[in-house]
Amino acid sequence: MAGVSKTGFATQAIHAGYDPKAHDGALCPPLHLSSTFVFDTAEAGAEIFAGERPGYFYSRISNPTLDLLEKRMALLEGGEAAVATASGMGAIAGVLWSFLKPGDEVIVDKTLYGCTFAFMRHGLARFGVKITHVDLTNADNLSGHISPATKIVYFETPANPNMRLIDIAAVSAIARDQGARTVVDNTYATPVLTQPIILGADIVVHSATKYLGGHGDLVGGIAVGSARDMAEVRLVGIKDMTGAIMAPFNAMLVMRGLKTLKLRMAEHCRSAMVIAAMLEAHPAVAAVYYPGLASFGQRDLALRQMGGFGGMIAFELHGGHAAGVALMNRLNLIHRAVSLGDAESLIQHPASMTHSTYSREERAEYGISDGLVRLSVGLEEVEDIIADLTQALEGAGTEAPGASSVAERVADQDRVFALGAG
Ligand code: 3LM
Repeated sequence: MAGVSKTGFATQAIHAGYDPKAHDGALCPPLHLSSTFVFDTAEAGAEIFAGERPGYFYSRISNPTLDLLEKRMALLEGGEAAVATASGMGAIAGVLWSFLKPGDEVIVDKTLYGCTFAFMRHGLARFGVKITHVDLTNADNLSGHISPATKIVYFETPANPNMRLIDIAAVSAIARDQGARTVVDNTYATPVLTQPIILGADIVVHSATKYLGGHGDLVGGIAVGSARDMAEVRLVGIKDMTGAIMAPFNAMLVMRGLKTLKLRMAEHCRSAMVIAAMLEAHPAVAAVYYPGLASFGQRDLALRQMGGFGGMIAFELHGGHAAGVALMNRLNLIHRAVSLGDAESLIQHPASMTHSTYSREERAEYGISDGLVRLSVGLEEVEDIIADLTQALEGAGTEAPGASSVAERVADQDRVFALGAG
């Protein structure tokens, strides 16, 4: 749609690429459930297959509903093109299969989402790809390990589950100098808070299941990057190697989620800041990992790289694993469930759930302690989330501080938000 690319984030998320006039005035884009597309002539079909004529031919490659979501996500992430996939794991596998062959190396950070870790360590490694874990929280560590065999540098920031941050600009610059692509999983931050491609990364991957969809009603993923890289991902990693294309109905749900993404992220950030501060002040809590806290070791990087601190919190109780389990079992409002980024607050135990793909030794080595609890702060009233945590923490220590200072802390988060917004 003419002019929309010059407008702001939320406007693009709502309008880009769609003109109701071209669709009988329909406010909402049509949902194209067709698996295949009819050719005018045999010759036209052959030309579309050969890429000599624009057009759709089969929905494992592209589809008009997916097309619109891909255009919007490319704009929101500052990339040229995108590929919508069946899941976040579909996006990750599709991207990595597209650019690797036996003998290549992937350098990854020490903390990754559990199934990404398993895909690299137990999947790619079986096909002769070398996986090297490097602590990328210090970008200089990359210089010591990268070599001509390194084709991809891959990380999450903030990382699932322990909230480590990685300096996207610094790591991407080193990787680029050595001819390696930087791939960033931006699921936790979303483009509202961080745009890795604008900071120098080559490709962004997402679990659209999380904040992008935002309502816990779909599984999906998306990759964003240059037009050339995304053509490779579409035609190699997705079409031929994984088949992991997004279903058109899910693309429609993700587009509905995108309309409120900026609004929702602001509220997730505001509530998470208040809850992180409340947890940190509680005598039963041993440590809280949240980029907005003054105690967070990488807060400077968060202020530089993020336009807000996000909706995810990790914490540990003095009573360790047993106390964490007891806390989870006493909650009434906050649901015990994996996944994140939904309207509902969700709590889970990484060592026995999302990161059970790591062995005990690997978890110890990669900084995922057995006592760590992960909270995805939802969109309920923050006072209600705090009340539920407070009653559940009773018995795990002395009484939690009440919600009396909530308003004060919300104001503090607003101030930080303004500072960090860039
Ligand atoms: C979870 N995470 O609860 P899908 N990248 C990141 C993720 O957190 C995830 C994916 C990719 C969780 C899912 S655990 C069984 C549930 C940073 C998923 C993969 O394939 O859409 O699930 O995305 O942490």
